[in-house]
Amino acid sequence: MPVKIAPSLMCANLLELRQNIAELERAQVDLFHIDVMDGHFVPNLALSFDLAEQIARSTKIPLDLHLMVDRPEDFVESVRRVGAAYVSFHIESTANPIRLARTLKTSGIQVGAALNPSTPADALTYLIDELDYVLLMTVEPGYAGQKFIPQVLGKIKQVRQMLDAAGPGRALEVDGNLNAEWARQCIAQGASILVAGSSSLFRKGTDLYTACLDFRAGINQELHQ
Ligand code: S6P
Ligand code: MG
Repeated sequence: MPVKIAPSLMCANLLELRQNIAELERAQVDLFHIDVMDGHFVPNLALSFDLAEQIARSTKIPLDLHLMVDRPEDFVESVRRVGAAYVSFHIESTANPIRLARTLKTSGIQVGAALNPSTPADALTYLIDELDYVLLMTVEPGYAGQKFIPQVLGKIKQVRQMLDAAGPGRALEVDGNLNAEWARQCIAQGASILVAGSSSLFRKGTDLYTACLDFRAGINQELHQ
């Protein structure tokens, strides 16, 4: 499965968002990762549904909406309005994940479940058949700029096997501190979508276009060895 790169727009310069998006488009990134938080499920706020909707209208690149909110089922209408191609909700945040996955699917959305670093792969056992992809957090959710939690590497391998057993073409997304080195290790375990934040693309002193080329080169190095 080809590896997709999903820049995390909460790491962009929001005062220059239009220019940031244009540079990322020029670098032909695969998805725009949009973090929506509620200040309850995680102790922070990031991007809003309204901003996500405006971004969706202004680009041809598909959106990858990552909901870090309690009771994501309460936000179905807002999610639908955004028009994202991919939407993930946290398995820890809802008592009825199967119902929510089925509801979102009726809008033609690719549906994913996100797991915090300490949530075991087994939590997916009775849900995985309903999913198009799984998002594994490699840091605790809520903030950019944290350190990779290496215990998650084993879980990536386990979830990759579960996804393959469930059916073909199911993606495995990883999110948190993905510099080229950690990204390579995640890919080696079966990750296929990389959320790219402050550890790779959004760095001082490098423009976004060059940072994308560097990140791709850093990842391909290992793949082609
Ligand atoms: C944080 C959020 C992430 C971050 C991304 C930042 O909870 O879900 O998508 O934006 O992880 O990347 P980095 O490289 O700063 O960790
Ligand atoms: Mg995220």
